[in-house]
Amino acid sequence: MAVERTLSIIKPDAVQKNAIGAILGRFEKAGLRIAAAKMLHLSRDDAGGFYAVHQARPFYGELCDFMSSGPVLVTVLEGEGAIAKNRDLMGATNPKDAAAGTIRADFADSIDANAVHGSDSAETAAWEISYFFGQREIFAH
Ligand code: IDP
Repeated sequence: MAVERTLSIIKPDAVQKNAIGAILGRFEKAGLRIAAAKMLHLSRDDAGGFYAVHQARPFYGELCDFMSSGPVLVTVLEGEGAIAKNRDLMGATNPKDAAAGTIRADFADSIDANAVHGSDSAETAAWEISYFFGQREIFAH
């Protein structure tokens, strides 16, 4: 399997719960490496630009409010099959549907405050990584 990079965000609810270390530990235990990391408090415009693909969805406004409600930890995860592996670790979007042992089952409260974001394809990953990081901020292992 090819080595990939994917963008992960530990969302404001999980940062508030003091769960950054626990979540990063899950990535590392699963064989993913943290190739880049920064803590940010997104502006509403930052959040809106990042989620522009969801602009027409009814939850877009709430999503932008939530993502700019407190600090987040943005990381680039690197490893074999990193995009799908991260999605598996995250679990379903709605924590009620998330499999036991996934990050969302263990840390998320609701479909909007759902602990983590992860890129869903190679194209999305490339765009999302470039939204937050320059090449000199990402460290290959
Ligand atoms: P994903 O984060 O599992 O990839 P997406 O469908 O890409 O899910 O949605 C992006 C984010 O928008 C979700 O993580 C969640 O925070 C929020 N979201 C999605 N659907 C709903 C909804 O029906 N109500 C409120 N928020 C939603």
